[in-house]
Amino acid sequence: METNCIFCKIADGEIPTDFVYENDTIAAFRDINPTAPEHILVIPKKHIENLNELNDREIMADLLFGVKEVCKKLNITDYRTVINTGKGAGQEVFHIHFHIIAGRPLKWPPG
Ligand code: DGP
Repeated sequence: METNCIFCKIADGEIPTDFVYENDTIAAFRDINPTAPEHILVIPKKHIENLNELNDREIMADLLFGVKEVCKKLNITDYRTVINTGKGAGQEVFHIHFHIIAGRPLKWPPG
């Protein structure tokens, strides 16, 4: 738990948040600033800054399986997953998270 980390506070229950999915190691909740009708964030409960700092294979797997569990639970079949890593790539919250974006047509390459 990092005292100044908003996602640690969410994971810890200090900031009350409706989880769309939760297990022992990860939690998923809706993005406060959605870019699509479905925009969900999947985080590890443990504080890890970003993908560069993620060296635990179990947590890697937990996150990716978590993405699948969330999509299964919400009946999302077509979606985009994004991990922004570093300020230059648009990372604003330095607690690693997958974005799940869905519910509208998604262009590729992204516009
Ligand atoms: P990123 O730019 O990849 O670090 O994405 C951070 C996302 O987190 C951004 O889309 C907005 C979202 N966000 C920031 N603060 C909160 C919060 O307090 N609650 C929720 N639900 N989402 C948040």
